[in-house]
Amino acid sequence: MSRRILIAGNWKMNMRAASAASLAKGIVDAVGKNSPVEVVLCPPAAYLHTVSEATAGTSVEVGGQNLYPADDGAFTGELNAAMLTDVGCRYVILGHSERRQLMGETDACVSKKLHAAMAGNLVPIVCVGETLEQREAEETEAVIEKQIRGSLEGLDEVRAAGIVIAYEPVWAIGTGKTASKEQAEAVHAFIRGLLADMFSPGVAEQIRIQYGGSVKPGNAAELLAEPNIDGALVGGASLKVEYFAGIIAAAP
Ligand code: G2H
Repeated sequence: MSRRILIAGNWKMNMRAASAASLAKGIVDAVGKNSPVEVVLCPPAAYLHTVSEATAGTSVEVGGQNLYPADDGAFTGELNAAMLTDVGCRYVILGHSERRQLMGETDACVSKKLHAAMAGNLVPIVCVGETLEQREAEETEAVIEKQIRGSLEGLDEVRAAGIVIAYEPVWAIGTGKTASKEQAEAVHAFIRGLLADMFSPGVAEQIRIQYGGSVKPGNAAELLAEPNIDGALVGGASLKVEYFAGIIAAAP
């Protein structure tokens, strides 16, 4: 089955209002109309409104970088799914390794967020990935399986078909080191097999699995040509129109 390539820009904690608007407009112009590639911009929460305005009426979509799994209430500093959709989001990144490492997010926590996202009509991009130590100890598959089973806990087959997984080896994030296409494809194929086991082969074929970790114009084409790599979650290279546009243009 053919899955539409999904290229998402994770701006992390970068930009200001003016630069966010200008970057979003530049990307809208670069993507144009009728793009075969789906493009999502995930700015900091402070600039979601700015980016939603800049992309309104275009094919470029907007996503949050996190959410809090509760309805409105006394949760100082947090945003819920309803607020993200209200400000124009269709996607939300969950369980990014920076949140797992810096904010102590666990698989159980990601699972709660996943259910809140789906109940709020957001498409979750669930991030998983092993550290360098885990890869060197040949624990990659065990780590990924634990993260995916834990993060998708309680998800039924119907909803599972609509999620996105991002495989982001921690050792490749912001380091300039990218997994080779063979390394990435091997893990993506493992993830698809795992999803087939957890849900069904048909559902596993529908789920898009992005690669993330120092994706740039120079390595995007070979990664995106792999059969189980359905897109990219891009950090550093999503902050410049020419780099991000180059990655989008590299999609097969
Ligand atoms: C991985 C990625 C975006 P970068 O964190 O999610 O960032 O492309 O800078 O490695």
